[in-house]
Order: sequence, then C-alpha cells, then structure tokens
Amino acid sequence: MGLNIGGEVEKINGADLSYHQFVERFLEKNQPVVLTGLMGNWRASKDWVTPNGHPNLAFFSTHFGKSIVQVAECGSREFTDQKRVEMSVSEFIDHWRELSMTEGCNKSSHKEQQPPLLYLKDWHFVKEYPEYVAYTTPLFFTDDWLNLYLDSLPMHVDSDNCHDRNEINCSDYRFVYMGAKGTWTPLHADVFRSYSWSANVCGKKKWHFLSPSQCHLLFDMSMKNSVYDIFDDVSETKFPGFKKTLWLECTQEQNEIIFVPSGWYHQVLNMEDTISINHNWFNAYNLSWVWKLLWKDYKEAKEYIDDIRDICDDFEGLCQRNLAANTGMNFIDFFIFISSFSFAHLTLLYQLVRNDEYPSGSLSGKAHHLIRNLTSIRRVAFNMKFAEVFSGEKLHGCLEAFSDIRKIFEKPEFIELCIALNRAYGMIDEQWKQDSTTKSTSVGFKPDFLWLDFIEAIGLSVSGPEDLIRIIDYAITNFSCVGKSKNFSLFHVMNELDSSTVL
Ligand SMILES: O=C(O)CCC(=O)C(=O)O
Repeated sequence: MGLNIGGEVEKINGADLSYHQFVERFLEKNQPVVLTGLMGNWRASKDWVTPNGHPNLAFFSTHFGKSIVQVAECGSREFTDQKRVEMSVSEFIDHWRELSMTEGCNKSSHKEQQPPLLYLKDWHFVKEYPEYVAYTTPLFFTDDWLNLYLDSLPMHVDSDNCHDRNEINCSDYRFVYMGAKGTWTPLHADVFRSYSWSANVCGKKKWHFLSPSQCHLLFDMSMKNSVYDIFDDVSETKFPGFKKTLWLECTQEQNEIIFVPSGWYHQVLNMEDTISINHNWFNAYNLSWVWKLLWKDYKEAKEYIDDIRDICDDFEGLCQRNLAANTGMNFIDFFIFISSFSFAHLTLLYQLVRNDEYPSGSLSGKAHHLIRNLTSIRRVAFNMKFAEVFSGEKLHGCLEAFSDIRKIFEKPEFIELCIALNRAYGMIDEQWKQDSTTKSTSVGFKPDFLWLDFIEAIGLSVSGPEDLIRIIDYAITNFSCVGKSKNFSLFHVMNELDSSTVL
C-alpha cells in the first residue's frame, strides 16, 4: 500500500526571513520548513566534503578516528529503534569503504552477502571537539534552552545512565550523523518532544512527516506500539488507522537545513552518502509539549508498577526514578529546569527595566520576549501544580537550593546560564533592533540578584509550582515601579499574552 502524500515541506532562503517571521510562521505554528543559504561559512562544509561532493572519509579517520561512537545497524530492529553497537570512527569508516567497494564491484550480489548497512548516529561532536568549530548555530535556532542548560548544569543527577555530568552521553543534544546511501532512521517523534534542526553538510535526505493531529493513527489498539517503518508492509489488522494518514514529504539537498517541529512523527532516508549535523532543542514555544510528554510517560510508569503500590514505602519516588530512567528527566528535574529559566529571565528583565534599555512607551523586543517566555513557563507551572510529587515532604530534600533562592546566585553554573541566555537574546535582539535606537546589553554583562529584594516580602523559598507562580507574578508586578516601565504595567503585558491563543 503506497503512502498518501498531501504536500511538500516549504523551502525558504534563510536570508529572506527575519527572526520574527521565523517565530510567527514556524515556531508558533509548529510547522516544518527547509531553510537554504545558512551554511555558507561552515568549516564542516569545507573540511568534511571532497571537491567532488562526497564525504571526506579520510579527513574523519585522520582527525577524529579514535572517537568512540554509536552506530546503528539499519537492518536490525531492537524494540522501537535499530540495534546499536559501539565502535571507533576509524572502524566505522573502514566499514563504509568496504561497503562502497562491494557495491562497486559486485552490483548483482545478493543482499545477504553484503556487509550490514551501518549508520553513525548521535555523535556528540561539539562536546568532544570544542576547539574545532565545525559550524555556528543559525540565529533561528539559538533560543535553545535544552543545550544552554546542559552546557552548565546536569538534567538529572542520579540517573542510572548518567552518574557524571561530564559523561559525553548525557552532556548535550548536538549531534553529527554519517551514513552511506540507503541508511535510514525509523519512524519516531523526537526526544522530550523537542524541536530539531538538521543540516546536510553533504548528500541528500528524503523526509516523511506526519502532523501531530494524525499521530494517533500510527498506533495499535493498546496505543503503546507504533509503526516502525512506513515503507514496510504495515499490517492493517494491527494498525487500522495507518491507511488514513496523510504525509508531507521533502527532499533535503546539500547545504539545506530542515526545521522539525514538536511532536511530528518522521522517517528519514539517506538517498546518497550523507553527513548531517542536528540539534534537539526546546524553549518557551514548545515547553508545554515537554510537560505533556512527561505527564503521559509518568502515567504509564505508574500504571506499570501499580501492583506493588501497597508494598512500596515510597511509590511516588519510585515512579519518578523510573520516569527519569525512561524519559531522561522526571518532574523534579523539569521543575528545577523551568525554575532556573524563570530566575534567569527575571534577572535579565530586571536589569533591562532598571537600565531603561527600551524606548519609553513601548517594550523592546527583548523585554517582550522575556515576558512572553515567563508567561509560557507560568502556564506550564500552573499545569504542574496538580502533580502528586509536589505535595510530599520528600521534595524539600531534592530542592534544597530552593529553600532560599539567594543560594542559586552563589552557583557559578547559574551565573553561566544567565550570561549564555543573555548572549543568545542579545544576538536575536540585534535583529529586532534594526529599526530601533537601543544598544545591545550582551557585552560585559554581569547578572546580579537585586531583583530578589523585591520579592523578599513574599519569601524566598520555592517548594513547588505554586511558589514559582507567586514569585513570577510578584516580581513582574513590582518591576513595573522601576525605570521607564512606570509608564505601563508589565503584568498587564503578561496577562494579555496569557489570554492570547499563540502561546
Ligand atoms: O537524519 C536522520 O537520519 C534522522 C534525523 C532526525 O530524526 C531528526 O533530526 O529529528
């Protein structure tokens, strides 16, 4: 049975698109797009590609050959993914060359006699080679809370998979992928329901996308198992909804970057020998997707061990540990994450209003962005209020640093996060400011915690989402008494954003 194709992913020259337009058309609407013209000066585009446009395999063996990487065997399924093995980059390249030779000399040989198709995936290249600057993240993708956070702080400290935050495997979500023609990635939606972007340094990929509104059609009756390969003979008895699915397709050429929105299932095929760079990321625009996934996975984790609830001393704690092991974070990790971003945003916003860094009578793009983000965090925190884990005593141990949030400012990692966020928003702001007269604040920026004086009156302890909401509301209300912002209420801006539908 063939796929029903409803259309193609739009292609746009990145130089013709402002940051604001990208947000309005693709981030807010959660729509895929291919962007051209953004990879001109990448070192990867020169070093990693031979003059005749093929992957420069010798370059990888010589410079990065000793790295140990994860390689997927494209022909072997293991649960919902392909079987993974570990090997050095040199071994992988040797295998690739061997495959090309067998294909070249023996076109008619049977499939079984050919070496397996191996696909190098999820290589944390930037973390491993920070000095070798292979590329710069395009402006459109710089509001990346996931990687900014992981550059300074761990997502989950006690996870069985990640004892040491410096361990490469849980250090970031910036990857290199490399594979010969025919290698592929099975149907999936991205980790944490994050966005991703994927840049073809060399080669060509075919993508198939299914909108989140149709994703239920990919599942069996139990809603636990989904289709693995859309080009396989998908069983109509097992997946009765599949025949109703309507797909978007896209052929991504060399030097094109695809933006993959949250929750879209996609399957990808390398149509030629291909090298790509991809990041997973999330921010205020898709934060609610992350929370919805965590909530769904939590309910499943709980249901799975429900029969031991009565004999378990700390059933909720066990559910949270299992959630972290399966999903990569739990409710407390996510709460610490959104709280850290709230405090960083309030720090930046306070410094901005104090310095009057916007024309009077209107909010600058940056201030508006900060308030918009806080509104989105507040909304997610509101939905988190009802989670059982935030009503227990045990939480206080996990949130020790939150017993007095002044302590957070003693952590160099938090200061690092504020500086990195300010730098990212400074770059975005440069674009916003093209028609304004204000100056950039990112150079020499030192975060301070003077805004805490404002909220001292309501207490500096945060033990759950309700406290976080109280702090955001109180801070925003009181910031309106500072500098030129006296002219209008920031809280009013927040309320307006909160009642709009785009959030
Ligand atoms: O390029 C691939 O094979 C898969 C990439 C992918 O799924 C993604 O970037 O979300």
